[in-house]
Amino acid sequence: MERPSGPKLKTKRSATRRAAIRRAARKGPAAGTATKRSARKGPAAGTATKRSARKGPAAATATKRAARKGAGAGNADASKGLARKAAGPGNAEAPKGPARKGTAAGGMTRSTARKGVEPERLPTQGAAPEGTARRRVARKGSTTKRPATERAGAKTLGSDKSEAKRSGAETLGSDKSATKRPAAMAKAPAARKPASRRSDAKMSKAKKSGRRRAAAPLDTPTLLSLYEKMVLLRRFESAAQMACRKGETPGFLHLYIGEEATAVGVCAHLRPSDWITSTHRGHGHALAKGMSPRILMAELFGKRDGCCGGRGGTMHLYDRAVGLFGTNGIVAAGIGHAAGAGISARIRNTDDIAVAFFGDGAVNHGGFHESINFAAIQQAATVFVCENNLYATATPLKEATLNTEIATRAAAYGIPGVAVDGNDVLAVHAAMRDAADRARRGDGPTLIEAKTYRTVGHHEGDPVVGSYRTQEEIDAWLQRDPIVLLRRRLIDDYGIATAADLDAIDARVEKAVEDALAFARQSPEPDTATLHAHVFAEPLNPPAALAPADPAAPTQTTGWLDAVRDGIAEEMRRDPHIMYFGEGTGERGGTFAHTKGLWQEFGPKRMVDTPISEQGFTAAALGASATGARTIADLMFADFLFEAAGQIVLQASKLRYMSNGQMNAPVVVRVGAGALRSAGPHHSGTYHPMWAHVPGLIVALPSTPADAKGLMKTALRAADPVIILETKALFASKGEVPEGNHLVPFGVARIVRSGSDLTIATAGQLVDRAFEAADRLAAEGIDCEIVDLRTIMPLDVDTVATSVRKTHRLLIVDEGYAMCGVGAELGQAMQELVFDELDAPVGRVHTEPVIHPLAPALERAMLVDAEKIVAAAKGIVSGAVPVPVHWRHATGMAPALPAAPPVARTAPRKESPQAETPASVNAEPVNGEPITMPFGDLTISEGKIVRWAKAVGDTVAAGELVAEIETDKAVVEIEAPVAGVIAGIEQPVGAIVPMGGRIGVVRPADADATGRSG
Ligand SMILES: Cc1ncc(C[n+]2csc(CCOP(=O)(O)OP(=O)(O)O)c2C)c(N)n1
Ligand SMILES: [Mg+2]
Repeated sequence: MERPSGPKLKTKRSATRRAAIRRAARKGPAAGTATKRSARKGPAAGTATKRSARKGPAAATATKRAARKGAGAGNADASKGLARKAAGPGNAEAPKGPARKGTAAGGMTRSTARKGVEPERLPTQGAAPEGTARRRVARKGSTTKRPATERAGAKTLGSDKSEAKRSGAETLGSDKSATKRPAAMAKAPAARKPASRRSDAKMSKAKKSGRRRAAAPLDTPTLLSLYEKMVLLRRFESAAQMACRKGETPGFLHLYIGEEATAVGVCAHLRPSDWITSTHRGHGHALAKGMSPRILMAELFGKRDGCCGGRGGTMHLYDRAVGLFGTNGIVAAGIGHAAGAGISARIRNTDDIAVAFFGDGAVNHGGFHESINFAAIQQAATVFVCENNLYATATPLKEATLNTEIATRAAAYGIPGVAVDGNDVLAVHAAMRDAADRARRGDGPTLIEAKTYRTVGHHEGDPVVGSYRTQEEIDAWLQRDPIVLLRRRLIDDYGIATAADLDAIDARVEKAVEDALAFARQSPEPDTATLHAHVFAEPLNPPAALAPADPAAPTQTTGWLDAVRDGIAEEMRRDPHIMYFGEGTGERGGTFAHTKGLWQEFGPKRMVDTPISEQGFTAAALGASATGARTIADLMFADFLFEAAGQIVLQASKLRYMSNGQMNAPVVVRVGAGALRSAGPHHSGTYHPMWAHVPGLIVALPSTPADAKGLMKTALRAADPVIILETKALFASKGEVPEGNHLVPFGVARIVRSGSDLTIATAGQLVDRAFEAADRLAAEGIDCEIVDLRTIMPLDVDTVATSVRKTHRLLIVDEGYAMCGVGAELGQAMQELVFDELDAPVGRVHTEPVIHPLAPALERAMLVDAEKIVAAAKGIVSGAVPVPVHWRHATGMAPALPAAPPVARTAPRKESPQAETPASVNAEPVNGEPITMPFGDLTISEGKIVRWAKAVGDTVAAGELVAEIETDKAVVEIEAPVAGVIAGIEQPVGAIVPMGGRIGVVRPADADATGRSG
């Protein structure tokens, strides 16, 4: 998923610049760095029988029957295998060269930036360089570029107070200039004014002198708690980062270092019953919302005691107990879930709210637009928090949009937009207070843009500087580290704590993080016996659907649409938390008149007319359904499901599993499906095999009004996402529908016609065609049994197998395409279950593999009809099994070529090692701390040592550069794991080192005789 990038630090392209930076930062010569020298780098017995079966139809039957008589039972058990003023000094331009000088003086190295700067090691404002102001003036003078929004012809909403007011966009924070920087978005905020620059020591002097202090905006416990939370986020992630480099955390790791103030400021206003949705960079959100560091760390380690039992990991964290709906591996995907959770709060009559965290990268994604628009129009109790850290992976915001003032986009949706200094926890806190109050009052959503910065690479293993930003920019932002800013305020500005007080908090947090690490390390691996748990609810069917139907129940002749509508109405009366989202399904009663009367009975809050935003309202339906309000998402045509495919396949279907069973998405997706009188290429598909392919989705394809109603009612009580494909061609059909509480279970096929010569397994509108064919075949002496599958997932292979045991022949008739379709799946299932019962190969008839054409003659030729079924059935019985047109049979696709000669197999490619010690390196215990090639980028497995910066006997500081390793993607800087003396260099320049491999040893400064540090 991620951008392919180097394991860490620097790209090859920026070698010269890197060298210069290093020279400046380290005040030493840059040694000859990277020139590119890429270091790139069964049952055999059945076979004979089947072979004879293939030879000829008649022979096949005879052979198979003989085989059945003989070995028979062999496969019997096979089936079991189953903007008030933007914060701070924040956003004006950054100091350049001098800032770095100051940085160096303050002891920062690039590795500090990489690890996330620890508060006490950060340069103080006092260390800010002379000349910062001069630089700023010079820059200001030279900034003649007009803001992007102006260039675009739009109002620069955030940069003009009055304009901002008109538009509803405001800026919040302590520095009015903070958001006036469209042309300088990639620049860090300037350092604070010299007057307030003081070290902790200087401040305590000021304290003694009795200088007047600023009034604290919040009470002391709140301020200290904000500080403690931010330190927790920082320390936790620094520990996770080290664990990742050692190979202890499998998978990717995106760190939030530098952005802590946003999560902490926002979550301070939330209670456990409020929900948040998060991103790939979500550890901070999880901790700020209250997740225990222990279960979070264990999850990052992929362990059993993790919050998701090791099923989710860093980008898929869930904790229902604290209201963490989930971090998310898909950009923008969680925004709609929070919209839905906010709508759900309303329908459940609570004043709970939901918050969506997302990055600047999400704001150009349809999910952002669709979800915020829908939430706004629904007055959802949701707050949208954009963490604008200026980059989406390596893409600067200013290259992704002409309007880089994200808060101003709120105006497009008619909601308030607030820009705030995301590194100033108090500014974030203030902005969120208003937004949360507004949402709780029922006044609808707010968009908060928190301007912030990550001081680490995009993911662990990614260069901190990279090819897209400068060390200077990073250093400037480091000077506005959110923890340092708050620390200084608490001590100096408000005088509510001493450095010692805060150090004590730091120490307490450190202990908690160490405890979390120990907990994660000792937690066992997940039990592989649980692999299949949590795909679906167990049992999959709601109890009411499994109650035996009363065969004597009176029935009523009812049309399809009325039957389903009645079922929905019955369930909505039963459960006041059921909502219905759809385009035109409100007062107007739906495109097919299929929701007629529901709006009138249940009102607009439950029968929600949506904008044309399939992705947005499906995401919201999921979010609402996962938080206590079950929702039907009506997408009108099956073809339109693809507009919401990400939400269905990547979110709804996976939610239960990723969350280890904590969460579920019982959303019902309803569509009209299938071909009907030249509806054409975009309105005729069923696509059911695609959805059935996805673990976690239930797919229903009913064939009668009774089943359509019964399956809908079951779906509205089930615990998993259900797609109900209602065949449009059947909308006008009528049938007997049982009165009373009629539910149809999932995964239970029904034999709808009894016969002895051939089983026809089918579903949806083709059940009727199969009946037609069976009548004709009966006239020719072929007695067909018809199985109506009813649901495609679960697929009731047992009922089909039972029928095949009786008829010994099977024809599968399906409206989907043959390729990877129902025929292939069911045919293979029969081979697994009843191979010895088959007297002929399984046949299949499918819709021809072309796009639904308009012309009736072409459409007729494409679709399955009774005639095609009859021909196929006769073929099976006579031994000429039908073979569907399939692209493998197509002619004219490519010129006939001579068979290609076999290709010599190259050596298998090496997989990136997991955390085991690579076989090729020294695994002997060492007298000291090993220097290793860090784990990180998942696509890299090894690198070549291009430089040793230290020699045996040299003294090193912790985190100091000791060597450089060049991989396929970047030059990786290897750091000293501890302070001490280089005790050994085990791999020379030129050696190829696998990830995790040991290349040398540091004897720690505080080592005992064994070389281990105390
Ligand atoms: C839909 C989607 N497209 C692309 C990606 C790959 N990807 C992962 S993170 C990321 C950048 C996101 O940037 P932003 O939203 O600004 O968040 P940040 O990483 O800056 O916190 C990208 C492109 C993805 N995960 N999902
Ligand atoms: Mg970003």
